[in-house]
Amino acid sequence: MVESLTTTVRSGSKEVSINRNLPTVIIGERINPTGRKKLQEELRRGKFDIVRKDAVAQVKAGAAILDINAGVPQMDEPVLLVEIMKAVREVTDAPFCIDTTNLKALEAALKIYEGKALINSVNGKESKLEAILPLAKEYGAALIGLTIDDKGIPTDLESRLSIAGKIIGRATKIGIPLEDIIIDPLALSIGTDHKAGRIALDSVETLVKKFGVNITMGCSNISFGIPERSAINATFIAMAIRCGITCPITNPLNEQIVMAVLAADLCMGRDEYASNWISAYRKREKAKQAPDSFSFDQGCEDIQDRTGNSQGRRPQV
Ligand code: THG
Repeated sequence: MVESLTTTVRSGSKEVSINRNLPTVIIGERINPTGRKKLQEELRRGKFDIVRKDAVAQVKAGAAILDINAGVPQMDEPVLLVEIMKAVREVTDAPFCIDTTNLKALEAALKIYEGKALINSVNGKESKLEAILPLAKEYGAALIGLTIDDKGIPTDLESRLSIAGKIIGRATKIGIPLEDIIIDPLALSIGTDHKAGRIALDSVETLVKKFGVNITMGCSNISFGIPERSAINATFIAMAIRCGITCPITNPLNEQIVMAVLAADLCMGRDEYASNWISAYRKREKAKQAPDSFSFDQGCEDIQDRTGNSQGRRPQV
């Protein structure tokens, strides 16, 4: 077994460590306008209330890192991404996972990011490797490497391993440390290929054995187009944790998913004295007795701009 590497990401004031012997790090996926009409409309109006609310709620629910995606058709992504990051930063100190395929947007985001960011993502395409690896190096960021290349998304295990190997080779060659590379072998929908889940899980397991790197996946992808998605997502994420995923991108606002992550950590010996499991249990019990005590509004204060208009809510510390 290869050694277990620690990826560290940081905001200005908070550090998160990802390691196979530590509790699973949830990367909250909600700040992503893809498929969310209301959020898109709000962003088009230059408003960020949903974004702020989602940020606070995800962190409260257990996300340690927030994925930030600003892909709204026909909007200026570099500008919007920076605006969203600023809005989220007003309400939480969680580090960001900058989710963009737009090079200008990525650069603008890295420029204003305080701390050590996580870039989501580079892949095995020549053009991406050449553009993104030097940026990661320059800004000292960690990065997610997706197992896609110029030939597309491979459906077999061997091609995924070889693309991961290519990304790792190229990144380490320019001086990016191995522990700063997180591989995403890509979870595709079992709705379109019934073997997609199995291939993803086998990929995770083999990547860990071969490279020892930290692993992520967009775990909600697995259930696209299938009913009762929560049950599938929760089961898949628990299995992926057993296979070696350390920082899944998922929806922490879904209780089934968060419970599956906590239970998997407990079963994997990553939760000493079951303290995370028990404190989550106590929180739920408390919420049942006083249903409002965990609403977003509790523990928040109004954020007002200079004219006194509400700019959203800020959690009190
Ligand atoms: N790998 C990496 N990054 C990724 C992905 C990945 N980033 C994007 C995506 N995949 C992960 N993020 C999401 C975000 C939302 C959903 C799935 C994955 C999702 N949204 C609901 C839907 O479309 O049905 C809508 C949500 C809502 O309306 O509230 O499922 O694979 N590295």
